[in-house]
Amino acid sequence: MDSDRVKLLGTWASSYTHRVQLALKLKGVEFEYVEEDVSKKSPLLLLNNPVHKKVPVLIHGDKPMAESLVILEYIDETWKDNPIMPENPYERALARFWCRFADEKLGPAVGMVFRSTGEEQKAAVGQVYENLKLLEDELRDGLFKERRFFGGEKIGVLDIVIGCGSYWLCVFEEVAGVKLVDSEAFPRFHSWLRDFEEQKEVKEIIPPADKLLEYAKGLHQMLMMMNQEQKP
Ligand SMILES: N[C@@H](CCC(=O)N[C@@H](CS)C(=O)NCC(=O)O)C(=O)O
Repeated sequence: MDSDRVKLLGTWASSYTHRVQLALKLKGVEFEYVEEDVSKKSPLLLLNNPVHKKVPVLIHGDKPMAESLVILEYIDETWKDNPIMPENPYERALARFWCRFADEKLGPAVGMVFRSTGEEQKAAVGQVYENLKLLEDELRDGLFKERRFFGGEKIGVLDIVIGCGSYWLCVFEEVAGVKLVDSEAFPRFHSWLRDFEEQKEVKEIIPPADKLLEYAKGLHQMLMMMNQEQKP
């Protein structure tokens, strides 16, 4: 077993997988990418993430680990070049806080917009707006004020976490027929996202928009059919 070998189990449309791919790219770490079919999980995935049975899973030598936020910190502590976590403990705490906000509040609200219709969808759009407003305020007046990225001049952990989910916002807007990233309501967030998407490493990992759109349309159709079936 080569103790330096890095293998990533992921799936192409997963923003959690993209987080890890982007961090490894920013660090210049060579890795082998293994595409998983999450509807037919491989023995390798089940063996290496028996608790959640989800991707991404990073295997460094013979050491497997799961959960993208955990993996990102491991990557930063293992490969020191181009740090993605802030050096200052308070800033590190805040970066972790906002990463959890992305996973526990913003992400679920966006998911609900995609899954729901009518009044329920309206309420979910309201929740996305509330959450984006919080980020907008942080970028304009908070800790991240006057920074190009959340991480400073360069992409940091929070850019990776929020950015890798945010390209879905435009896809969902088109499929669900709603407006989410309003450039007038959220000018700083909007320009940050455009800047993030223009980065070379980001362009290399985000799948083409038409492929994401086709995937999202199929998924949306399936979810809408399931909603219909569940109606009394
Ligand atoms: N909290 C996890 C979420 C990972 C996740 O939801 N992965 C999805 C793909 S996007 C998955 O493997 N789903 C398979 C399943 O739920 O069975 C992380 O941050 O890594």
